[in-house]
Amino acid sequence: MTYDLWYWPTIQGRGEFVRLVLEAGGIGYRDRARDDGAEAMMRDMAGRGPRAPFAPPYLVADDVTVAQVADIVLFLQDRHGIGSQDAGMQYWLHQLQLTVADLIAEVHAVHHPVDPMAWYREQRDEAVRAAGQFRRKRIPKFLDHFEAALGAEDGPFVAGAAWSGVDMALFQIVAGLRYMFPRRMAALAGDYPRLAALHDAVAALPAVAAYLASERRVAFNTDGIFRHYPELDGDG
Ligand SMILES: N[C@@H](CCC(=O)N[C@@H](CS)C(=O)NCC(=O)O)C(=O)O
Repeated sequence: MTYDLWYWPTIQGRGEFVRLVLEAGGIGYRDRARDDGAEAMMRDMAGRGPRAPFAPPYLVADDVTVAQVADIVLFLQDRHGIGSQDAGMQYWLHQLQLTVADLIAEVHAVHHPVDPMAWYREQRDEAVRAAGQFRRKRIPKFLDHFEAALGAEDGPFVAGAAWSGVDMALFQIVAGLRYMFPRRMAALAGDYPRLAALHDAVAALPAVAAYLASERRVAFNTDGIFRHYPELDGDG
């Protein structure tokens, strides 16, 4: 079957964590809002009744609609035998996927520390303050955790030889943080050899390499979650 993925059409955003799993797994999908527009997505969500998603991204299969990135990834892993068949490992992968969701919420709060619905320029001073503590304390805390997770098995992936959704997410996090904080990530580069190797291993998967080279991979931009504002970056 072909899934319908619904997500804002002009950014990578949280949709990218789903898109990368679909692309890496060779799973057929239509990127509905890119085809039909954001208004079509709003109409589709509004028409889904009391079990409508709270927010995009969401994935529609014949029999089920799933929202929340971590839940969508879990659904795809189950349905398509992705990652590990070991229950303990599946819970570990899901735990990491939820930690990724925590990190992504913090990344967004760097440029929107006061009001997620207001413009960046209206909260720029607070964003500069938020970015300083995020660069100095939160990036190392999250990356230390993911680097340690990658050391538990003979890699290159978290579960060992087989990739899972969290590997796609860690690839996206490394790429996104390098775009958002080039100076800070350059200063930290030597501290995270496993994450750097994982980033390269994911990018080298043939299906991912083809996706990254395609027009379907929208470039990072300052409407997305990872945003590069020079005033928010720094060496420390
Ligand atoms: N925890 C949710 C967050 C979903 C979310 O915040 N989606 C954003 C776009 S990246 C959105 O459209 N939010 C609208 C809103 O919160 O009102 C997930 O991981 O899927």
